[in-house]
Amino acid sequence: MKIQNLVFLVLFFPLLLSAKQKTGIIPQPVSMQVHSGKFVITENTAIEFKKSQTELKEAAAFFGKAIREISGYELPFNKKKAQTIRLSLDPINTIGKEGYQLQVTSDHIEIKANTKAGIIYGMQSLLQLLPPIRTNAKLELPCLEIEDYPRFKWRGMHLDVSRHFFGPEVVKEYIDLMASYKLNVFHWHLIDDQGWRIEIKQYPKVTDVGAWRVDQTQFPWGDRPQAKAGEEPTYGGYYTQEQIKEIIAYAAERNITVVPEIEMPGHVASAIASYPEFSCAQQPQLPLTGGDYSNTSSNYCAGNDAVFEFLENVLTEVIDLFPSEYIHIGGDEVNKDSWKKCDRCQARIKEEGLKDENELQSYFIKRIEKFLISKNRKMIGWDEILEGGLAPEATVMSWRGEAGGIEAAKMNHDVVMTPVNPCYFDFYQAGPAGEPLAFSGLNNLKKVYHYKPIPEELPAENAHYVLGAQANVWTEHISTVEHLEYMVLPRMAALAEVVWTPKEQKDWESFNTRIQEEYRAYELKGLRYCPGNFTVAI
Ligand code: TNX
Repeated sequence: MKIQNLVFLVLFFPLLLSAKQKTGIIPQPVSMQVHSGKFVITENTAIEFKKSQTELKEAAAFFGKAIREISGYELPFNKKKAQTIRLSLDPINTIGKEGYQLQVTSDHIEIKANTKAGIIYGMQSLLQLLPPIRTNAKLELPCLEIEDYPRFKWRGMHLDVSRHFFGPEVVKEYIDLMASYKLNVFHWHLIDDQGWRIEIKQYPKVTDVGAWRVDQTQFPWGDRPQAKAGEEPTYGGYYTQEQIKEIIAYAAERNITVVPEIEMPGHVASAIASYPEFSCAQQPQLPLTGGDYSNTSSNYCAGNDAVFEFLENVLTEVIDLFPSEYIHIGGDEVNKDSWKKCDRCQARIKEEGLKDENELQSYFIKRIEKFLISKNRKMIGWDEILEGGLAPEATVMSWRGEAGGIEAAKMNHDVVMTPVNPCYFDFYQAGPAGEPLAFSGLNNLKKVYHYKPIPEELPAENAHYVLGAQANVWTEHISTVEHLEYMVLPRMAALAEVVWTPKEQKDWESFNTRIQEEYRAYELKGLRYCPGNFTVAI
């Protein structure tokens, strides 16, 4: 290297570094003005809030911890220091429950909101502008003013922990990613044919038996033969109730509600493996190793009252654990052949004056909804719950396209949009060539970014029934945390802008610039991601 180049580098290196100051926030705030000047967080900065606003102590602790991680500084609370970060809960009528106002000047930062959630979101915006990991870089923030609030109330990410089990640490990492993008619903798919993942004290076999299968591999198109002689089901795992409580609390600190999915009446081979008496065939079986649920007994028997007693007891434990207003009851892809061949199911159809198995499914779901309402909870289910008649208060999660969601919203039911296209993050994002095996299809970043949760076909007066949108991550093909990160990054960032930013302000070019800065942050944090329409090894 020429000596003059070296001199140039030495002299201007700090400048080059500071030129890398992040300026973009994802999701794009409702309004943001960047001014000249900067605020630098140092050891001489304190966090200030009124002692009477006790929730702010938790918010301050959250921010203090994040700052400690990237700098080693311990920011004191309510101590006289040269510079302050002021937090306050003030009634502000323009920003709603989750909004915030953020001001950065050269000598103070101020975050105001109606609730702790808003304060946390103001902090998330600040954190996005700060270095993502601990380096020698200063904690500089540009002077700015932001007023910000979300477009939708349901900003969700789903995670299937049945097809492959992910331990509590991975779940927390997933929650952290969601939180940084201001997503607020974690839909936890805890039960499916391939594994039951939640401890139920009254029914230990659901995890003693139902959480373990004979092979780690998922056989996507057809079941692996059942265990051979001498083979033990040893692959799997589950969350204890203590671990679940800890995850719920961790999520709550970040304004994330955990919605548990207790799948029924189909996709429950793991439950049937544990308690064969709850199926129509009542034959012993193991949790499935394949994605094909149709060739084995995977349903609860809809004609057996003991099944409802079991489910009500399970749901009671679930409700005691999860404070969420909504309980997801699944309801998808029920193979009704077992009910057709079952005397008890046929007797139930007769007794209840039902027309067919679709109405039997509706009977099943309505009976569960009644129970949930008696416990002051709301029921949400996949769009198949429309078949045979929708339960009176049900919220519909529309995955087979938007048709189910539109139908439900027209019937004045709440809806969450999560159509396969483009909300399935188990699909390819760059294309099959070079990418790890994915479920199917292509949902690239741009397609996710352009998703509109309110369909044009929906009459305007019903639009408010769309609570929001979410993306789903089915894990038939995803067994490691690295692969999981790769599937959700950066698509989770695009989803965040879909559900948060006002539609008039969405701008692909701007997002594309901001996401480049995110890529650098992912790299520094050691997160895997898909950098556009090409692939990287994971
Ligand atoms: C359908 S989406 C399912 C899941 C599979 C997924 C694969 C839904 C409600 N049910 O059980 O994992 O397809 O993409």
